[in-house]
Amino acid sequence: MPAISIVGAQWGDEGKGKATDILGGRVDFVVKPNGGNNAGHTVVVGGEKFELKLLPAGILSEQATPVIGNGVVVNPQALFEEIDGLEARGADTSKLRISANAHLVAPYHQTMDQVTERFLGKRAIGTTGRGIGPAYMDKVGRLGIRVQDVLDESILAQKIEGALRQKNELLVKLYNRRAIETQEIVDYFLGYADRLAPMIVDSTRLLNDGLDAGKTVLLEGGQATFLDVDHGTYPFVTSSNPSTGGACVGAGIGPTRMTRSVGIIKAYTTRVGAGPFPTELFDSWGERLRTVGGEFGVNTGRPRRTGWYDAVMARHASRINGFTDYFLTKLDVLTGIDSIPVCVAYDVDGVRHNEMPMTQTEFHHAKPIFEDFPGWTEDISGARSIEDLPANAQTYVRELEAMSGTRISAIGVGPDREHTIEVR
Ligand code: 2SA
Ligand code: GDP
Ligand code: MG
Repeated sequence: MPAISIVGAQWGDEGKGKATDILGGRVDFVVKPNGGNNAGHTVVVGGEKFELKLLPAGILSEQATPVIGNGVVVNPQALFEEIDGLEARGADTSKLRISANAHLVAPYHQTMDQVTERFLGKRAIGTTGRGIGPAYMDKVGRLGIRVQDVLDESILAQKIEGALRQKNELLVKLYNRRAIETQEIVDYFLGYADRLAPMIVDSTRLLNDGLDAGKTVLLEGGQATFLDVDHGTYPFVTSSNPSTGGACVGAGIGPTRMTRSVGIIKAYTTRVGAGPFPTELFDSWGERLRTVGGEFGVNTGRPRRTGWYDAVMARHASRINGFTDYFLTKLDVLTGIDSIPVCVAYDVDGVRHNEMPMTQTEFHHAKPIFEDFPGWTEDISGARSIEDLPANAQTYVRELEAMSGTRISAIGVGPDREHTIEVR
């Protein structure tokens, strides 16, 4: 098992934190390849709940070295708040390593994120407001500040000055805000330099040397396939590539190293923020999924939009990511529902689509075509093998597997590490 990836197959919050926690107990490195403190991964260990934002959930596994990869955008203030919070609860974060090539989120990125959303008005993305999009814009626009820059004050100041020349034009002329002084930002970043310095590594070397020495690496993707800037429901996406290919880039590991690509998928669907969502429910069923499933954002506390499972999206996610297997999570949340609808195709302006339509316009018009599956009433949280599940739950799982085209290797029946069925 040299390198494996965990990637969300829907719009996020599928339970990647728990999946990483389970698999992370068996690996040497857990790497976060993309995103920043817009992520929120929940891990419940022995009833105690940990909410990870910028740090990989693998930080909670005792033997693994947690790594923030080059593809991540790091808000240093959020980073140290999270580290200090975990340390106060007795976790050991001393092994954390951060790629020298990861980018830094500056306070002005957060300002730009918030004002851009306001400017978009009705077309707002519903971002987490953490400055993620503007930080990636600067990275691609070659105006970004990297983690390694805090090691060289002169370079840091030059880069910030360059970035601010452009930002101040926008902030003052377009957004009617005050101009930002270079020194203010230099001092802000240098304030974290002493704590950051010992963590900074060439993560590509670290991980590839590890792989060469027979170590195992787990890539823990943030966000999800349909929030991918290339493959997601653009423009209602995040600004990174939270798919398996993106995970390789964001960790600096070649695709030939990967032996397993696990998709995390919920037994129903949720979404935070704006954008199309064909199976979305606006009735009491939607409210039920939100309440029973505890569907509120880890990071911002926002209520998540909820809907039934979408097999068309699952197939598309399998295709984009080349998944070897799926972890199906939160099956327990469906307990007690008489008849469970699953979207098997879309009706787009009177035309049946068995696969994802090509254009944004079509996807916005897509109406789900449902097939209903009989539910179950028994408490399934104690099930530890697929045979322990009621017959109708077994059928539901097997049908999802057949429709999604990817083997289901694990099933979540509750939030705790123990609440998991490994399918053999
Ligand atoms: P951004 O902030 O630029 O990445 O937002 C762009 C879109 O990506 C969505 N997005 C997310 N969707 C679900 N969960 C996310 N993280 C938190 C969590 C959510 C929270 O895991 O619980 O606490 O609100 C996440 N991060 C980004 C976002 O909603 C926009 O649609
Ligand atoms: P992530 O962003 O993909 O890591 O997911 P989140 O942590 O944002 O949201 C998933 C939520 O579902 C968390 O509160 C988890 O503790 C919880 N969870 C994960 N798997 C299961 C499961 O199988 N059943 C139940 N009931 N909850 C689960
Ligand atoms: Mg989440």
